[in-house]
Amino acid sequence: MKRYVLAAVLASAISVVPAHAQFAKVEDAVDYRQGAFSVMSYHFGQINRALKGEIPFTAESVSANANLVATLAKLPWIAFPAGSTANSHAKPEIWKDPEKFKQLQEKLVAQTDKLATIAKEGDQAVIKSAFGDTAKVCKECHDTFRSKH
Ligand code: ASC
Repeated sequence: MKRYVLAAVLASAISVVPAHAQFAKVEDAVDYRQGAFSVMSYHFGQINRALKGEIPFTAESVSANANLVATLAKLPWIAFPAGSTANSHAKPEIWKDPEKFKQLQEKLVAQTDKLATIAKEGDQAVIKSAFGDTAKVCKECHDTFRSKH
């Protein structure tokens, strides 16, 4: 028993911040990335609703949502184990052109960071423009790497 405890402690000590998450099962990775995308979509949608006047536009709430989007945009990418297309919109192209996939990840991270920075200023027109630029990056990746069904 003690040996297992020691092994577990050692294992956790050497993997405090794993470069790649070690998902026990492929389905766990799919769940993780879909969770991150789903929460990101919710907060991105809240910014859209505020811009359209469906919910109150306040610099505080838009900024809080943009900060969450920027954080969430950094998460899904560790959770694309090769060929994990089951119960997913992920297309095989993700693993055929990993460089392009990576480039679009980085573009999203940079653009969502920019949106979060701009959101702090609270200027609705500027936020609207940065929001549109961000949505284009979402779409650019979906067009190549996400199936519609
Ligand atoms: C969203 C959402 C997406 C993007 C995309 C923008 O709110 O869920 O996937 O915006 O539709 O083109």
